[in-house]
Order: sequence, then structure tokens, then C-alpha cells
Amino acid sequence: MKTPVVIVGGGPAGLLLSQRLHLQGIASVVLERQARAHVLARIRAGVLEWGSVQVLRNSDIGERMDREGHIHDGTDIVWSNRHRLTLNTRRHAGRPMMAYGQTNITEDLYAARDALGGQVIDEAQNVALHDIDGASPFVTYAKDGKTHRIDCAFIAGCDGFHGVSRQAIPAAKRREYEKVYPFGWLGILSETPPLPELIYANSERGFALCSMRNPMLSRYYIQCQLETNLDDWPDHRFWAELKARYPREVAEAVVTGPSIEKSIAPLRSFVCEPMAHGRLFLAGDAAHIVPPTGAKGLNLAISDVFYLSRALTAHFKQGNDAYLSSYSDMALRRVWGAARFSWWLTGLLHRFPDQKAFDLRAQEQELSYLSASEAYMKAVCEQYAGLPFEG
Ligand code: FAS
Ligand code: PHB
Repeated sequence: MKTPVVIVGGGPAGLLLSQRLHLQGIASVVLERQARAHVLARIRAGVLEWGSVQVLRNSDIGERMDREGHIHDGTDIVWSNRHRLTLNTRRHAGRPMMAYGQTNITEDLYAARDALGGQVIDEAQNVALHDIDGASPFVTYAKDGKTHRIDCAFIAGCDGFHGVSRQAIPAAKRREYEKVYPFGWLGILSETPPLPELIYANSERGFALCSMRNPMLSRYYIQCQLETNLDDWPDHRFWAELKARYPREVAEAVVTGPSIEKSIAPLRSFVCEPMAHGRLFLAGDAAHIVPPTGAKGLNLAISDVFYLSRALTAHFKQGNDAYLSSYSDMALRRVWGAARFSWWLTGLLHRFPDQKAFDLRAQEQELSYLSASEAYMKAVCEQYAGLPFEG
């Protein structure tokens, strides 16, 4: 088989890249290790920057998002069990946010790929990248007991943190930056009405977040120990702990119910430089991981794909490789902006095992200053809303 672009990984990054190339008349093949049902069962991100909303709309997958998504101007932070501020991104950054789950986006992407006849090969095993330094790279994979080969002009590594693509860049050429946090997020989904807005909590018991998916589907998180066992967290214990981390008026507004999903996500900051090597280009979690505190993971995957689809289109349609040559540096400027912001917000809202009384008072002071300072609030909101894409 021969195709212009082989895309490794059928999560949001890979599927969106395939969709955007197809709309430009550029064929690709997506190789996904898991079955489609497995990919669609993942419960992950929930908040989109306005830039991401516009990319999804101009990728022809915005219709359901616009129908079911929840546009909101503000996201609140409560702290010391009594103070509350609003990150009003429409007021301070000129753009709202959209609550729309990654699971829905992945469903919409698969539906769009099917509608256009896109090639997504599921359950592709032992994917291996070959000759990425040359002009004729190719990818091999196993399926149905046979080994297959796809010759291509470019390979997009969209296979997430545990994929094979990043490892295909020679270790001597890779610079990896990592920070592992000493806690995780215990998250649940419940078929209950969410609070009207997202509310982060910095409480003496630890971080918490009240979020949403739709008018009858809510997403909640509490900071937990890394070695937490889900069996130790029956629903009643989760709800009691979540409520204990919010002021009374918020806790009393939370509608509880049986969880339909419960999972623990470890928190990590990771950036790989460069994001390109020869004919291989990385996008999404294959190149970087951010703690979910700033709701940046999925949004970075989307901005990487915006840059990479523009670069590949310029190559194939105008013979212009300027965007391909600048892809890694351009994508990394936005990645580092989001990685730093996510690291900073994680430090502001969580309890760390080695924190002393001074550290806690400094957290309170910073939240009070953010609440009082128009200038600081504007700086934080423009980062939470998502920095603009580069031309
Ligand atoms: P993905 O990991 O989504 O997709 C990569 C795909 O490649 C997967 O389908 C995988 O099966 C496939 N793959 C892997 N290895 C392969 C191989 N060798 N061959 C072929 N295919 C292979 N972000 C937020 O903004 N907010 C959140 O609350 C949030 N919560 C998260 C919770 C968890 C548990 C995790 C893991 C991530 C979370 N994220 C969150 C970040 C997440 O949303 C990612 O940013 C997003 O999935 C990135 O999409 P992709 O880059 O496509 O990577
Ligand atoms: C979510 O709804 O899953 C969500 C929202 C905001 C975050 C992280 C996760 O910062």
C-alpha cells in the first residue's frame, strides 16, 4: 500500500489530522492499535479553548459540538472554604470556553472519517516506523496474522505518551523534560445535572473540580494519593469527600448519584524536543503531557494538528516546506506556554506532601491577589482561554 501520510494513532490527534488532510484532498491511513470500542470508551478531557472550537468547526466536525456543547464565560476557583473568584475569559481575554467531552469529539471524528471514507485501520499491532531519515519512509504493522507495509512521504506520530513514534527519534537527538507530581486525580462520571459552571477548589483536604459533559452528565475529580485503590472509594465516600472540599453553598448544590465511570489519572508534565525528525512529525500526547489542571492536553493536541495539517497541505499543494521546517519550533512555543501554565495552576491549587505553612499562606495570598488584580486576572485568563495560534 502507498499513501502520502501514515498516521500512527487513532485518538483525537490522529483522527483530526486525517480529517483535515482529507478536506484538503490529501489521503492518509490511520493505524490504531486498539479496537474502536476501546478508544471510544476512554473518558478524558472536557473543556475546549475557543481556538480548538474553531478548528473543529472548520474540520467539519462542529455540528454536534455546537448543538450539545456548553459555552461558558467563566470558570470559578474557591479557596480557604470561603473565598471565590471567576476566571471570566470572555471579559478578560475576549473569548469564552466550550465544555464538550473528548469522548464525543472522538465519536464525531470517527463518524466524519466513516462518512468521507477515511482509512482507519483498527487493531493494527506491532506498528514500526522505518527510514524516517530518508525520502521514502514506510510503516509496517501486523493484522489478521499478516504483516503489512505502507510506503509514504510522511509519518505523523499521534500515538500518545506510550506510543512508538517518539521512540523512533534517535535518543541522542531527543531532549525530554519531565516532572511527575506526587498525587493523582480520582474522577467519576455520574448521570446527574452538573453545577452551572466549572469550579476548581483549593481546600485543606486537597484539590477538587466540579465539571460537566451535558445537562444530565457530570464529571467530578478529587486529588488523591498515587497509590489509591479504586475499591477503597465507593460512591458514598467519593461524594462525601468532594463535598467536604467545597464551601457549604457549593457542596449543597452538588447532585449526587451512582457513578457510571470511576478512574484515577496520574499527573505528569512532559515535553519532548524536537517534535519532528526527518519525515516523522509528532502531534499530541506523543510529544507532550500536561497535568489536566489547566484543561490543556486535548487543546494542545488540536493546535499541533492545526499546525501540522497546514504544513503538510502547503507541502503537497504548493510545494512549500516552510511550515514543515518550522513545525517543531512553532508547536513547541505553544506547548511550553501551556505546559508552564498547567504546572503553575497545579502548584496553585493542589496540596503537596512537602508543603509547609508558609507555602500554604503563599497559595492563599496568590489567589487573593489574582482575585483583586485586573492585570493578573487578564494574564491568567488569556492563558486559560488559550494563546492564539501563530500565523
Ligand atoms: P491519545 O493518547 O488520546 O491517543 C493516542 C492513540 O494512539 C490511542 O488511541 C492509542 O491506542 C494509540 N496508540 C498507542 N500506541 C500505539 C501504537 N504503537 N500503534 C498504534 N496506535 C497506538 N486532557 C484534558 O485537557 N483534560 C482532562 O481532564 C484530561 N484527562 C485525562 C485523563 C487521562 C487518564 C489521560 C491519559 C489523559 C487525559 N487528558 C486530559 C489528556 C488527553 O485528553 C490527551 O491530551 C488527549 O487524549 C491527546 O490526544 P492524542 O494525542 O490523540 O493521544
Ligand atoms: C473535565 O471536564 O474533564 C475537565 C475540566 C477542566 C479541567 C480538567 C478536566 O481542568
